[in-house]
Amino acid sequence: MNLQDTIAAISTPPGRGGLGIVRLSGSDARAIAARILRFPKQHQWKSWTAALAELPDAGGSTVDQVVATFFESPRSYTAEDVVEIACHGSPVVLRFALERAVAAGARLAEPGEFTLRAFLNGRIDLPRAEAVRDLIEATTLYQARVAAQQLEGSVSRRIAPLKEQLLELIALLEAGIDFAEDDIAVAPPEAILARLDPLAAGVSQLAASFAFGRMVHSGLTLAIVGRPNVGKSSLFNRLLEQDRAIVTDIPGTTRDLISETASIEGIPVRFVDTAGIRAGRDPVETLGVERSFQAMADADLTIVVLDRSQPLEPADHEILERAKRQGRFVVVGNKCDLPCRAEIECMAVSALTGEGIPALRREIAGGVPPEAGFITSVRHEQCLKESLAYLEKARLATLQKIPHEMLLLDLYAALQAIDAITGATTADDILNRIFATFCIGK
Ligand SMILES: Nc1nc2c(ncn2[C@@H]2O[C@H](COP(=O)(O)OP(=O)(O)O)[C@@H](O)[C@H]2O)c(=O)[nH]1
Ligand SMILES: [Mg+2]
Repeated sequence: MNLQDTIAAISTPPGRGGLGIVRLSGSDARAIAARILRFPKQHQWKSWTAALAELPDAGGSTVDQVVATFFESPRSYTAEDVVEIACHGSPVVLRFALERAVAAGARLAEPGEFTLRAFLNGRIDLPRAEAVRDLIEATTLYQARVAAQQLEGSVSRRIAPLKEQLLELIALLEAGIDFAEDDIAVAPPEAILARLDPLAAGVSQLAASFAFGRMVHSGLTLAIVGRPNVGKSSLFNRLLEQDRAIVTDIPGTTRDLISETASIEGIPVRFVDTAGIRAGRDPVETLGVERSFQAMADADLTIVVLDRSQPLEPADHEILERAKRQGRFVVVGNKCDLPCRAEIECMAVSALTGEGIPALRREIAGGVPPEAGFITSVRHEQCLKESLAYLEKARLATLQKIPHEMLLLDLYAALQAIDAITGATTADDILNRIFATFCIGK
């Protein structure tokens, strides 16, 4: 991929619409646009300004009237010269405009290349580049809001203080080694641990926040299970706010899996209603029950529905046991509009009246977001975990009084892992810090 090329792509989704945009980026963006467009009079490119133009074919007849907006480097998305040509949103016209741009010297952009260029040109760091992708892929407003915060640098801001602490520790140890003869005391193990432990705790906390962030990013699959007639389908309909599954007082009504996606507190949740779990009365019901077990095994979260208006049955306990073995689950006592006859700790709800449903929604959405913020990228989680592993190695090395040269290797590896999230540290960063904090002055 040659990054000197001027690239072109259709930046709007495929299909018809009011408008469609062809975007050009690179040093020739202006020249290429000038070659394929016809302006009413001699055109003066002015940054952040739109101009009306015609898009003619090779014979000179107009194919579309367009608006060309110019963004001069570095104040553009990619930090290069960018021209956005807003055409009418016909796939034929857009493809034609793109072909003309390529014939006039542009290269077709690779997927993500505009954002890649923004990153390589130093306009955004990696988490911001990733946030652009998340923002585009958001299916709920909450996801979009989280991505927008990351686009403003929320991940980088959270990582900065951790990196700062790590650099200080590295500087402390480096100074003890490099300037040993200048009477700079070698840091004792307690002093090292006093810095290392809070740092590791911070990295660990941020890595753990992915449990919540993963849900925000990818949503979750939720299986609703329980005995026949406890109200699974009623609850399913209530949570979806639509009459999707058939509800009757005949046990064994739902025989196959039914799934539907809805946003719960901004998190996309795929709900799966299942057949009531009991010994099947016929082959179809038996197959349905097998699918219920499968849905439970595949789900990120299981809602075990009990009928609170009746004493629990052995089957209820069996289902609870199974849920416990399989991961995150919530026990819901349905029919709380009726007198309670079940002795068990559970979230009381009524699918009939809607009582307790808001609390259940909050529970499904994983409660309140972690206060210190959260990460939503599995890549960031992996980098943080890797960094943490090295910090733990460094901790052991400190306890075993291993020479600081060795300890530093672990710390540098921990730093490298953190740096992989945002961008690289140079040796200068560390040197500057040593000299700034220790005032060697010799
Ligand atoms: N009183 C009361 N009845 C309910 C409630 N939820 C469901 N039901 C009734 O219980 C019966 C079985 O409901 P259904 O949703 O089909 O249960 P499923 O077999 O677990 O899917 C139906 O007659 C529902 O109207 C509730 O919260 N309160
Ligand atoms: Mg049902």
